[in-house]
Amino acid sequence: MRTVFSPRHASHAGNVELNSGAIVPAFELPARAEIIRARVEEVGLGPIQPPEAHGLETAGRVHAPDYLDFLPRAWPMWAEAGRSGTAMPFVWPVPGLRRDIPPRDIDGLLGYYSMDAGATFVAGTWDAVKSSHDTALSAAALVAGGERAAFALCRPPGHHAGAGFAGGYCYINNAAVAAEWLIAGGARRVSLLDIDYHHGNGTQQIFYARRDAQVVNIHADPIVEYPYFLGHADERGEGEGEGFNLNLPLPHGTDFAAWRGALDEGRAAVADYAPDALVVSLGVDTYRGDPISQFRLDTPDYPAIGAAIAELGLPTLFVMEGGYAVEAIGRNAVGVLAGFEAA
Ligand code: OKP
Ligand code: ZN
Repeated sequence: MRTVFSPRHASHAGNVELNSGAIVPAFELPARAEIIRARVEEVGLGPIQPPEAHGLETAGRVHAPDYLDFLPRAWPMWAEAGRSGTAMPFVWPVPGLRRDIPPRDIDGLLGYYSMDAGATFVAGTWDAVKSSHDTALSAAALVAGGERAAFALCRPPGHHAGAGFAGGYCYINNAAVAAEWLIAGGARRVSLLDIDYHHGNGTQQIFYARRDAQVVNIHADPIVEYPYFLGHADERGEGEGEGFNLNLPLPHGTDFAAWRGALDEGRAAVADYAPDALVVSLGVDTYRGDPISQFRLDTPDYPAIGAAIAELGLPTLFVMEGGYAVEAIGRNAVGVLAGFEAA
């Protein structure tokens, strides 16, 4: 399987985040992508190639145009206000406050276009976000061109980013843009299977009223876990999209036997839907050693996940999402891909 990777991810670096009441170095850091890239080479998964530049037209069909316009302007506005360090919001337009008059000030705009304080900006953030978007589309093109599978080694991740907001380390929803591009290119139906530990709230929102994209999420129950406000089992889609969203929330402490049961349920739903292509949001923060997560999967489980996904027999695009146990992220993420290849 080919890997698409851009060294430009590394310009998104040095960010801090709020964690349990303290400002700490962001868990989502450049070494994550570098270690995965090194592991792809080490196991000989296949060639690694840089992305081609893509315009933002497809992104503009899954995100609001004003939101996409804001992303490259966030850091320049922050710097223009005389700030340095990490740009992050501190106020949000929750229900009861007004969204109809967008603020003109950077602090207001950061909140207006965010779900949390976790999608922060430094000088190189936009370039990395754009390279991550290009990576997803370039890998999607490999699958559309007839490859059995491709790996988009995206960083930053995307699945928390909604139509009009960033959050949870995510800015452009890479998996959603790739799925939209596959549909525009002739796929009648695309399934998105999100196996990151956290619910992919952005992906769910983007496709919630559509029947040409099925969204299946296996994740920690939002009653006890981030993102808290979406991802419950009763969310099944709306309008013509009703029945095409499936959430499989699992409790803290879930081990591979139980997780694997949810995967089998998700795979059955995908098989029933009979898509032309599959986009996997690949997070490995389900790992027992993950510093911000509470599932108990272990390194040998990841190839089994890849093999199970391969059994669907679909053209498959893997899009990298989360995973914060940096020393294990290469073995775990590439384990899924090698397991897929071996099946
Ligand atoms: C992104 B992806 C730690 C609190 C949790 C948000 C987690 C975002 C995960 N400071 N912060 O789904 O892996
Ligand atoms: Zn996650």
